[in-house]
Amino acid sequence: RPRVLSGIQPTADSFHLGNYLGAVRQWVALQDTHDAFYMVVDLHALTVNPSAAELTRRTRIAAAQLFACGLDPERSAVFVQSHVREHAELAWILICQTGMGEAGRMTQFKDKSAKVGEGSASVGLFTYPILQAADILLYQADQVPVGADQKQHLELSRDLAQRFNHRFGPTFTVPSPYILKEVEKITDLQDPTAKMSKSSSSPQGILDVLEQPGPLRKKVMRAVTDTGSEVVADEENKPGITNLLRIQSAITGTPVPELEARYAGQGYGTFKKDVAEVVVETFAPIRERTEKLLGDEAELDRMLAVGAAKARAVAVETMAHVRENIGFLPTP
Ligand code: AQP
Repeated sequence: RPRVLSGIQPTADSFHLGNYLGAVRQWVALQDTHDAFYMVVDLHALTVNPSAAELTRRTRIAAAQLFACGLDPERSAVFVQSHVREHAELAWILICQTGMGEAGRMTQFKDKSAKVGEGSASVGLFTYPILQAADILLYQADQVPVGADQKQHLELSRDLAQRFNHRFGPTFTVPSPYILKEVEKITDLQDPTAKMSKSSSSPQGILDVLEQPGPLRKKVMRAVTDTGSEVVADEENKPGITNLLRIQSAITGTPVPELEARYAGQGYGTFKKDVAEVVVETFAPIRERTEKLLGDEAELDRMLAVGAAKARAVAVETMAHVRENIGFLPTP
């Protein structure tokens, strides 16, 4: 079976609708057909400088949400990145294979460092995509299910795999992105041309998976739309309505043209109400299961230990090849 791998950062107290539709929902679907590895990338989260308590809390919440969304510890390896030491080791080796110019072209670094002032951004933020390449190559992943914002990083992972294989002999599988066009970029409800994002969306622009029905409904009803009244998809002139149509279509499985026909002549109010309801109905059981899992830390940690053991077995094997191929002496 082809292997998939992906990760999510514990950088907030909840995932948002973009994370869910763009990534996690695919992860759940792929575990039936693929050999699946999914992780909470706490090493990556260090780039935003969390306090120790914050990181611990958010890592547990993220893990609980993954299980609550439907990942099954039997069918997938669900684990925490820092439990597998090989990620940091391979990252260093790949950092030494990456050009400064090449790393400097990453647009996510440019955007994020511009926000804090270039001199203040950490070196970790700069090398972030190389750690991500290590995450992927360590597991010999064939496919990486992500949102559109990760396309460029995936390209770097492919380049690094090919470069390493060329210099040191066949070592890594060259991964391909797995991106579903319809949900590759869920946008901010208040700024429907920008992606919904943990770090840059305003609270009104983001729908959190663990949020209560009341605020979720309010936010959808207040989502920015245009002055017209027709519910039709039109990226250019109606980005807000287009985003809401995509959300409803993705959740319900109803094609967009069918939704357009259903709401013809009804105005935005009825449509938004329905979108709010499907979001609330999707999130409520996930929230309840997450809360339950968080109430039993010992069980949650046990589930993560099962995942870490599966992940470690693969990571250790890949690293043995890497160490040998690159010319390190055998470990005494
Ligand atoms: N708006 C989105 N639409 C579709 N997919 C999205 N993803 C994120 N935002 C959207 C996908 O979610 C996965 C996990 O993301 P991450 O934890 O690595 O976070 P991120 O890309 O850093 O997500 P955020 O919320 O936007 O955080 P910030 O603001 O810190 O960048 C990834 O597969 C991502 O593509």
